[in-house]
Amino acid sequence: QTVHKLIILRHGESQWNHENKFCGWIDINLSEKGKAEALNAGKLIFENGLKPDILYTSKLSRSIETGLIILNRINRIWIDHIKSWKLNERHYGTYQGCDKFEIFKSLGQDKEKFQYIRRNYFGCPPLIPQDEIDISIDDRYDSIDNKSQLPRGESLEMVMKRLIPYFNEEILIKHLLKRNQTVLIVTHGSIVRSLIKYLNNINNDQISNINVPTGVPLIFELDENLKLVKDYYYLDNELAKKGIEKVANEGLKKQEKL
Ligand code: DG2
Repeated sequence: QTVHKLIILRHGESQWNHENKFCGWIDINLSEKGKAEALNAGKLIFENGLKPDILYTSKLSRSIETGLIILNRINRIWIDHIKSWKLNERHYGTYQGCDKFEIFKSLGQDKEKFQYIRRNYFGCPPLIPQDEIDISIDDRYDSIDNKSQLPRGESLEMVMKRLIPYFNEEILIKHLLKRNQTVLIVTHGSIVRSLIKYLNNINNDQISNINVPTGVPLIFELDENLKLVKDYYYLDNELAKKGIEKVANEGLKKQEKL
C-alpha cells in the first residue's frame, strides 16, 4: 500500500501575532521568534526523514518566509514553490489591524461573542464595505481574473468554499496522488483548521475547539483513495500543546507591554 504524506503547518509567529493584533490578509513579516520557530520546523522535518517534493504557500510573506526558512534548513530550496491566494488566511474584515483585546472590549468582554467570531464555523467579522478601499488587497492579486471574488471578510465556512476545491484538485489529486509527491503546505491558522476539518470529517460544532500553534508541522498519511491511514499527528507534541493553549486564550487579556 502506498502511503502519501502531507506536511501542513501554520507559519511561525508574525509580528502581529506577537503584538496581539488581527492580521488576516494584511502582509506582516515574521517576528524573530517566528523565524526561530520556522527553523525548528525545518529541523523537525529533517530529523523525521521527510523530503517534500513541492512547497505550497499563500501569497502572504509570513507563510512564504516560513516555507523558505524550512527549505533552506533541509537543503531543498530547489523544489517547486507554488503561491496561491486560495491558501491565504481567513480575511478578518474590519478587524484587520485591530488589537484583539480592544475588539473583545468592544463586544462588552463577552467571551462567547468574541470566540464566536474567532472560532465558530459560521462566525464572520464585519465585512469591509464595497465602497471602501481594502488596503490588504494589492498588486500581488493582479493576475486574478475576477477580482470581485476576493473576500472582504470571511467565516470559516466561506474559507472552505474557496479553499477545498483548490486543495482537492490542485494539491491532492495532481501532486500528492498522480505525481506521488510529498507535499509541504505552509499556511495560516484558519486554513490549517479548514484542512483538519475536511480531512478528518470534523463537524461544524467540534471545529470550534480546534486551535493551531505557530510553526509546528502536522503530518497526514493518506492512502490511494485519499483516506487517512491513521490519525494526523504533530512532529512535536509538547511544543504543539503549549502553542495551542496560547492561541486559544488570545485576546482575553490586555497585552502586557512588549
Ligand atoms: C491569525 C489568526 O492568523 O488569528 O489572522 O490574525 O497568524 O495564522 O495568519 P495567522 C490572524 P485568530 O483567529 O487565531 O485570532
